[in-house]
Formats: sequence, C-alpha cells, structure tokens
Amino acid sequence: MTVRIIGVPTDYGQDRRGVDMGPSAIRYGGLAEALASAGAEVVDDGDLAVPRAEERDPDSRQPSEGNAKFLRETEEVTTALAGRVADAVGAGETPLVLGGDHSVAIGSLKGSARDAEIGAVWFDAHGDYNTPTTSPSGNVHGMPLAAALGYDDWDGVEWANAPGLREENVAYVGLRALDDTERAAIRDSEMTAYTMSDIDERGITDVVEAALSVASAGVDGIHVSLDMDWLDPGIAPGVGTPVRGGVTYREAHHAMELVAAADAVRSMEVVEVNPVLDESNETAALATELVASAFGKRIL
Ligand code: NNH
Ligand code: MN
Ligand code: MN
Ligand code: MN
Repeated sequence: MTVRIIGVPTDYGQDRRGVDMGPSAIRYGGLAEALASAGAEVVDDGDLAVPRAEERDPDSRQPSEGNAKFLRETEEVTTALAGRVADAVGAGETPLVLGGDHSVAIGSLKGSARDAEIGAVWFDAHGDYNTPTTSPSGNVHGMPLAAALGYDDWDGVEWANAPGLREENVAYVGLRALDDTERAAIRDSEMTAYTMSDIDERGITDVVEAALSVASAGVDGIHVSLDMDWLDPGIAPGVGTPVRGGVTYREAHHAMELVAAADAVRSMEVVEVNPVLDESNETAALATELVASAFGKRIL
C-alpha cells in the first residue's frame, strides 16, 4: 500500500489558534516511522498553502453566509484538497490528510467521493452536523458532515457537497457532545450514531465492527475521519475542544486495528491536533500510532 500524506495547515474552522501547526507536529511525532512500521510505502506531499487569517480580509472572521466564519477561505482550501485526494485515489494510493481543524473533511470527503460511492466512519466526540443556521459558534469545523451531505439549509455551499456519500453509509463512533438542534438533526437523519454509552454497553469491538459494516455496505470504499478529541483528554490533551469521557488508549488502538482488518479504507484523515495546547507533543505522537494501527501495524 502506498500512503500519500497531504498536510492541510488550516485553523479557519474554529477559534483557537495553533491547530494549523498540526501537520508539523504529527510529522515530528514520528509519522514516517509509524507508517513504515505498518509496512506502508510513504510519499509525503508536504502541506497545502493556507494563508494565515491575518493575511485575509479582517471581515472574514465575522460570520458570513448566514453564520459561518471563513467560509470562502475554507472553500478555497477544501477545493484544493479535494483535487489532491481525488488524484491520489485515482493513482491507486491511499491519501492520509493531516489537519488542521475538522473543516478539512469537506475536501477529503469530496475528493474521496469523486467518481465513487463512499461511506464514512466518524471517530469524534462531536457530531459535526451543524449548518450555518443551527451552529451555535459559526465554526465550520462543527459542520463538515452536513456540508458534505448537502444539508438542505446550507444555501450557497453546493461546492461542499460530496454526492457519492449518503447518510446511510455514515457511522459515528464515540459521540458525547452534541448541540441540541444537532442532536435532533442526527436523530432525524439516516446516519448511524454510536455514542460513548454504546461503547460502555456493547464494548469497542462490537461498536466499531457495526460502524464499519454500515459504512462499507455497497460502496467502493470508506473514509476514516479521526478527530483526536474522540480520545479521552487524559491521553490526548492537545485538542481545541476536549470533552471528558472519551475512549482509552487500548480502545482507540483496537478500533484502528479493526479498521485495518476491514480492508476497506479509501482515504483517512487525522485532525484537530493543536500542539500549542499539547503536552510534549503527546497527542501528535498518539495520532501517528493510531494511524499506524489503521494502516495495518500489528503487535505480532
Ligand atoms: N458542536 C460545536 C460547534 O459546532 C463544537 C464542534 N467542535 C468540534 N467538533 N471539535 O469535532 O461549534
Ligand atoms: Mn470533529
Ligand atoms: Mn470533535
Ligand atoms: Mn442528502
């Protein structure tokens, strides 16, 4: 397997600076070695060019298009990313996108779904299913799934739609922090949502296997979206919106081993690593370990 690394140093999607350094932190945390230990060939494309917020029109920071900050900037970045992801998949490689905040998923999903039907497994504390209308924050990192799925009240953002992704093939794992309107929208949707309570009850193996079968049913491959705030903040402190009660180190590794065993990964991203908030780069290093497990690293 050839893994193509694509860094996307963007922080347009949320309010805490520093997440734009995620790609550097993850590389420094040992990504190349981790992928080699999984037996993957690695090509590193470097990072997409993402101008800093200060280089932009100061008005971009204000909510626009209803209630979404830096929407035009996010469109530029994710459109460029979608092209890179689609090219990698087209060349028979597996793109690994390094965030940056979770708004990058708009580009990953769109690129992965170009000329294909895909599913997605969303490892996250959050639902990322807000729209500019429902979002309490205006932060696009809380909206990428709704954007990719072409949510109805997302006017003027058709560029974000990934027609090859259907709600029926989206599965969440580990939810524990939803906004009220978002919760209702997820309930009304055709997506499958496994919360932390489901993991408590059924165990990580059962939940992740179920999520993988939902995502991979009848599609060409799946996108694995790994938001590092999925993990418990005790082991992954370097994220912008930590939520207590996340998965443990062993649960996370086992989940990624199950991802590898399903043998359906078309694309993957790891997002929301914020080295400014991290402790000795441990969240970035953990991200590299989890990626290695997802790409087939085994203990024995
Ligand atoms: N739901 C909140 C919002 O839309 C927070 C989203 N934060 C995340 N998502 N980190 O993964 O603003
Ligand atoms: Mn997220
Ligand atoms: Mn999250
Ligand atoms: Mn739809």
